[in-house]
Amino acid sequence: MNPRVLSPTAMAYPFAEIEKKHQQLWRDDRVYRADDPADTTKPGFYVLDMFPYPSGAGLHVGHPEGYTATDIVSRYKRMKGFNVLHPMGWDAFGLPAEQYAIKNNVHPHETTAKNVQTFRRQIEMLGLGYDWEREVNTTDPGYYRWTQWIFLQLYNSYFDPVANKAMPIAHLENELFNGNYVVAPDGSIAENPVQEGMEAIAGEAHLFRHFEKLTNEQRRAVIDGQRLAFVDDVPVNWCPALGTTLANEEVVDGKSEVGGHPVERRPLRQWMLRITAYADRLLEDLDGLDWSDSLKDMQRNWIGKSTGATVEFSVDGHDETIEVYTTRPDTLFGATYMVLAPEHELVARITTPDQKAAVDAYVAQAAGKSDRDRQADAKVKTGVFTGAFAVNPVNDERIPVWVADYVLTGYGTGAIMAVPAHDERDFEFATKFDLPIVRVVEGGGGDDLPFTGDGTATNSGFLDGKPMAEAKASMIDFLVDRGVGRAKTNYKLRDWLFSRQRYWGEPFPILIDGDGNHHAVDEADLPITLPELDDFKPTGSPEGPLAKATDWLRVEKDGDVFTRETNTMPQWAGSCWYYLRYLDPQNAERFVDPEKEKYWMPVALYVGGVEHAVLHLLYARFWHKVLFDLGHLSTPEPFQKLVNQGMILGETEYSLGGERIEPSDVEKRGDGFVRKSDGVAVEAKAHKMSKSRGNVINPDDVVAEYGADTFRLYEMYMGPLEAMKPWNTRDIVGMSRFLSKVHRTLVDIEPTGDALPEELDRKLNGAIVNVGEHVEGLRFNTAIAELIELINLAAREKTLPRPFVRVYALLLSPFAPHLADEIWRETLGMETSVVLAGWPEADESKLAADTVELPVQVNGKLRGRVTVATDASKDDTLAAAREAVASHVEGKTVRKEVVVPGRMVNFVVG
Ligand code: ANZ
Repeated sequence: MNPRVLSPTAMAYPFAEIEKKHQQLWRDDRVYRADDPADTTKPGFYVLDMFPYPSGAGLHVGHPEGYTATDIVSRYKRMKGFNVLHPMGWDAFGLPAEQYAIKNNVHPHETTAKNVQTFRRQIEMLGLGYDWEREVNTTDPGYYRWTQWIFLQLYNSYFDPVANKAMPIAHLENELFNGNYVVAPDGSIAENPVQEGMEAIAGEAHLFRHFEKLTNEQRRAVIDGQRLAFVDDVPVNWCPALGTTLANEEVVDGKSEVGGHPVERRPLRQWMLRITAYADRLLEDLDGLDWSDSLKDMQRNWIGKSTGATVEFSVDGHDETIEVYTTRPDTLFGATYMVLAPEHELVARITTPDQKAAVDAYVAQAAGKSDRDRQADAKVKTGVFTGAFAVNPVNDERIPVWVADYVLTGYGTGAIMAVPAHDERDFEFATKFDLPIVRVVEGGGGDDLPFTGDGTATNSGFLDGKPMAEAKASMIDFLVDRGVGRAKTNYKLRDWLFSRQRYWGEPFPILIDGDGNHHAVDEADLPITLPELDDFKPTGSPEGPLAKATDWLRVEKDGDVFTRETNTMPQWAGSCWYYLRYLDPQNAERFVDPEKEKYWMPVALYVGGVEHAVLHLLYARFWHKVLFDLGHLSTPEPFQKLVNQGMILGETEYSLGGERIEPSDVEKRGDGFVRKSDGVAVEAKAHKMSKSRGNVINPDDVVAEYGADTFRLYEMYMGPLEAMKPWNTRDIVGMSRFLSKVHRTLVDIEPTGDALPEELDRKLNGAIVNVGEHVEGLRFNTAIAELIELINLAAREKTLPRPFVRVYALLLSPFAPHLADEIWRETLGMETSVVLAGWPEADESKLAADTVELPVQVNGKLRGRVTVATDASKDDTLAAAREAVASHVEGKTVRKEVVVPGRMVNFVVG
């Protein structure tokens, strides 16, 4: 029976049965296994998804968007002859599982295992071709053993300022002992200035200290202070209710993002990772990456490199100086007041008695705000005068010193010279508090202030008339001459606060002795497993819940007693290197075998949400560079090409005067929408999917109703991968119809013969080329459009020859793998899955036939014929047509040119 004789409105094809069958066959035949490099001669191609946090809610429709995209690329590349690696795993440490554990007294192991099961079931249900033999879970001791090992690499190395890379800490000790390096006045290390070629700073040599002259304790402090993983007292966001510190990103409006509890600033002993040492390399290496400009810019802004100067202002009547950092030293003559951050150490010392009460009160209230809130609140400027005055070093003018929270303590020096004429923030502040505003840069063609653009110095003594760049340089020379300033590069990037006071994270492989000194755990003793606890609640003190595991805590070694570090690592730790573990997930000797790493890396395509543009992607790049520097990896960057999928919004909602209107009562008119009944314009808006809005789409429901292939195609057909787009149930129906048509046309039929009708043959060969190119360019929607067009053409034929059925199944297989395999095995009788087949070759000679002959009319009369490419532009078609009828238009004015693509050309002449 040929089902194509059935009515075109026949029910959807039996997708549930088909999908289940092929998923089982794929599992049985392990078709998605990537070969280890030793077992293949094929080139490797590594396609990676940002692995999910397995939440209790299961997959949302945003997950399959990225996963389907990488799945299509993986399938296509495999067909093109690559050994493709497409793995999946679980980023399973983190706060939600811990909070759930506290509330319901269920061990996070259990919730995590359950959630992983749900995620995995859903992912398999979608027919996503992952190599599950490489599944990783960041909470497995066999995995986090290596996270701890990498931490030890960081702990046991430092950033060498001369080599510009991480090196073993033992090397530093050597260099210090033999006097090549000395300890600089600020505690950093430097080349010995009295060595050859460094006369310039040799005058300051007495400030540098020689290592061998230090006590053991001082030496330890110097060394520990240079490690890439080090301990520091830092002001952190402390959340008493959660009993933990939070990253800035986890604090919203002074409250914890999870739970909405108040957060306060307080100094705590914390593990830090020295990512700032890599700021320049993290910046420079962006250039060679195939990432979008907007993503690169987000990283650049986060690193926030700026060049300027530090300037010292003396405080009138005190021995103190205020050092500021400015990007505009050329505006120094316009500095009319100064501002200290509320936390600045000079505040207490220079505030006058009559201002003390006001300043103290201000400082106290500022302590309750996070940096982020301060920036957000900065619109309304607040501040208090300290009563003190500073002296501007260029003109000896006394200028008032204020305290204000728009100056942040962690940036620059935590103090600024304010130039209200040329800085927005200073301008607002000066206007509000009636402080003088002096213009010192001309330009912009008007008197409007603040003027923040490039211009020429004025009112600025020796700088007058100089353009900005020159004025900056002259001012820096002047400051250096007087010994009151120097050129300075600044970064917004901060060292990475790496400890959390939580249970559900990786324990640190660190022991602390009776004197409070740290010792790395022996590699052979890894992993340090999380102790079992019955009570996961934070202790409310900085020790964190692990302090309750008293047996675990105490370690005796060679007669000495140590305590374990009770902090745990932040959730970002496991995701910093998971892409490496996939390459060699069972290796018990190393985190990854070097041969495997060399073969697979770097990742050829990485797809994930833009919410990871800075943190995850910077942290992972940082770890990667450290491991590269230490000789453990072969590439300086992990992710060569990276694409952010756009967010999928809820279904468009319509409203009129605040009232919701049913989509069925609305129609499109022009660019907008109107109510059908009366044509009144209605507002259309798509919102983020959220439980509270009730617009969340569950992939399980969609797959149950339409099948996984339809779901996959629909998500890819919604629009460009990177675009934000609303869900639209009507369009799913369209996709479902398309696949039903494919099923009707190509399954349960007898292919006949080998010869294809000419047009279909041409289209088919064109599609081989186009679909391939579209997949390479990640234009999945256009590729699908091509497949739809092709099946529409084919459905018109009474019978279809085998080559067509074969090629169509191959082209369809990256997108709708179940249905493609059904055609492959059932219609074509193939023994092995279409997954393992090769991409078809286009017949070049048939492609060349992609031209069309058009009649050319002049004033409605046929005057000639012309042959052009079917995709010829209008201009090309007209040029060719004009030539074909040259004798009829010569000497006449062409009043109108009409091109009906693929049909005819007409010239109206007079
Ligand atoms: C004087 C000046 C004049 C400035 C002018 C700007 C324009 P970026 O580019 O982001 O590095 N600043 C310095 N430290 C600060 C802090 N801790 N909190 C808030 N603002 C701070 O910004 C550097 C500029 O931001 C510096 O240059 C300083 O203001 C301000 F026409 O100094 B400027």
